[in-house]
Formats: sequence, C-alpha cells, structure tokens
Amino acid sequence: MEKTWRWFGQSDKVSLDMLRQIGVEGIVTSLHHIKNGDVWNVEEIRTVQQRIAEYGMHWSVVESLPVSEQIKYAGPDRDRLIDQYITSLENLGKAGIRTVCYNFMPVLDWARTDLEFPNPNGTSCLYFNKAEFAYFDIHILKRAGAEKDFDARTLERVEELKSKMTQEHVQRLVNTIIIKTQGFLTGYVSEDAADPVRVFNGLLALFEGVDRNGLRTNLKYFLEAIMPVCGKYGIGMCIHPDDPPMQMLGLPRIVTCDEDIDWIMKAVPDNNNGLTFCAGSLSSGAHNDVSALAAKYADRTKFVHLRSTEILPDGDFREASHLAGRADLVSLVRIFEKKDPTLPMRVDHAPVMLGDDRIAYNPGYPFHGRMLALGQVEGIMATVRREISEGII
Ligand code: DNO
Repeated sequence: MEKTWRWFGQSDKVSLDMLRQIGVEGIVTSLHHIKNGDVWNVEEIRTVQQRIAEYGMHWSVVESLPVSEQIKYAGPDRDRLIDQYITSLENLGKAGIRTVCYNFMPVLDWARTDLEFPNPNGTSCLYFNKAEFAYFDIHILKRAGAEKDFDARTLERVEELKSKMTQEHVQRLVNTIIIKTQGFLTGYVSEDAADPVRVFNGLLALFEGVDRNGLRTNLKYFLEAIMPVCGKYGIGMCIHPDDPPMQMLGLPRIVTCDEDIDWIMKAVPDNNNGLTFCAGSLSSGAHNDVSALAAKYADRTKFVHLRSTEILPDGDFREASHLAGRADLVSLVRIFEKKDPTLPMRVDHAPVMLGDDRIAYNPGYPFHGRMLALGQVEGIMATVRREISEGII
C-alpha cells in the first residue's frame, strides 16, 4: 500500500519536510481554511498540490471534502450545496486527485470522552467511557428521552458518576466531545462559544424526524447526484465508517456494520461509490469482525486507515497499540496488499508520547506516536510483500 500521512496544512506543526524524512509517499489533506459547503477552486487546490510536490510527495487523498449538514438532513438548500460539492469534485478531478474521503455522520464526527487517558508505560491514548458519554447526553445536553437509549448497567454507572461529578469534569466532557474533537474538522462549535451546549443542541435539533431510513435515502440522493462527475474523472468517493459504530445522541448513524456497508454499496452500485476502511472505527463495535469485513469489501475499498482498539467491560473502549487489540493489522495488510499494492493507507490515531504534548497537535494525531505506528506498519508491509513475492500467501 502507499504510505500516506494526514497533514493539516501550513499551520500543522508536523511539516512536509519532516514527513519527507520519515518516508511518507502520499499526503492526505483538506483545504481546511475553506468553510464547509463553499467551493474548492482549482487555484487553491493546485497551490497545495505544488507545495506538496516541492517536497517530493503528492496529494494522494482528500480527507475530507465535508458534506454539509443540510445534505444529510435534506434541508432547503441541499441541491445548491450538492451542486457546489460537484464543482469542488470537478476541480479536484481537473487537478488529478482521484480519492476523496467523506463521512455521513450527522453533527458529531467522532466521539471520545478522554483524549489523554494514561497508559501504564507513561504514554496516553484516546478513550471512550460509555457512562461518561451517557452522563453528557442525559445530564449535560439534557436530551429528552436520552435514558431510554442506555442499558441498565450504564444508567447505574451514570448514577455513580452523578454523585462525584465536578464542574471541572463537566467542562472537560463538553470540551472534549463537542469542541476539541470536532473543532479541527467541522468548526461548528468554536472554542470561544459562550454557550457551546446550546449551540450543539441547536445542531441536534436539525435532525429531528430524520431516522436511519431517512438518512440512508439522503445519502443515496447525494451519491446519485455526484456519481456522474466521479465517473468523468475516475474519482473514488470513500465513505468513512461511524466512529464509534453505534447510534448516539438520538442521531441516526448508517455506517456501523456489515449490513450498513452492504446497503450503501448496493444502493448505488457504482465502483466509485467506495469505502474508507477505517479498521479502528469498525473494531470498536463488538459486532464487527474487522478482517472479515476487509475481505468482503476489499473490492470497494479506496483508502485504508490502520489502527486498533480494545473493548473494555461495560461498553468502554480504548485505542490500542497498532500491533494489538481487536483489529489484526497483519491480516488486514495481507488482504489489502494482495488486492492492490498501490492502495493509499495512513496510520490513524496513535499514543501521545516522547514530548508530543509539548508540540501542538490535533487530538488523535500526535507526531511521535504516529511515527512509531508507521514504523510498525511498514514492518508488516515489508513482511507481507515478501510473503507475496515468495508465493507464501
Ligand atoms: C478522526 C477521523 C475522522 C475522519 C472523518 C472523515 O480522527 O478519522 O474525523 O477524518 O470522519 O470524513
């Protein structure tokens, strides 16, 4: 697979020069400064492309070309926004960019409750505590009927939390769930918002009445509209699984399991309607057999995110080492290397280590942790390539 790396643009503390030194081949990035919904013009795309080329790499994958919420809930402006999206794809196509990652998660992109959960060896990882998330939903957002979405054990843990919850902890949950994890992606709730919970509840309200079927219909509508431009330029659109792969905050989520992915692939049976195989997201759902999914959907996979998680009791999970946890990266690399040795792959999320916390980084994307993970994955790839060339697999 092609070794790619998520780079957040000129303001990223991890520079292109650093990436060149660690053997990165392709860059995964977005025009982060352009507001969600606005057109990406050719000049802007080419400027970034040239900057990357100066360092001997190329812009391999767009992650993400964000899909406006109106497209997801079928708001009054959706057709205009889809037209703008098509224009952006047209411009990417003209510039020769062929892989575009996006997600269809309403409002909340990915969810964690702790961004620096300590590991025994002094590093830290991303963590999801189901009870804290339920507390956030029931007692901070105060979503009507939220209790009904949680099992008895979680509600019991919420009660325990309630007795010791501090104002500081509440603040930390709000910051983590709706500001820090989302800020660099959607920017819907800004750091200085006076009342972030109110802003967030306003966004949730936009999806009232949209259920899983409704969201599926809206995804199909969007995909059918963009397939012609994708066909014209050979652009593979690759949907990112929901992270974590479960229903949350009363919002429908439609990329959580085999049946969901199967539905999407069949609803628009065009090869350019593809998948971002995010091993980490899929692995945090106990219902998912990650290697079986990879084997089943390798044909429609356009981009791979490699990482793994460990599921803990009571529905919590933590991000694991890239060599451990529920996602078996060795078996995944075997599947994808055999399928297409040029498929772009990036390591996803990694532990915070060796002073990463002194360098500014976006949650999940510390430099040293990702560099270690890339080294681990490169080792797997070299071994698997040898296995293939010697006819062992
Ligand atoms: C989180 C990422 C996601 C992903 C988007 C793709 O770390 O994996 O934010 O980039 O969902 O649209």
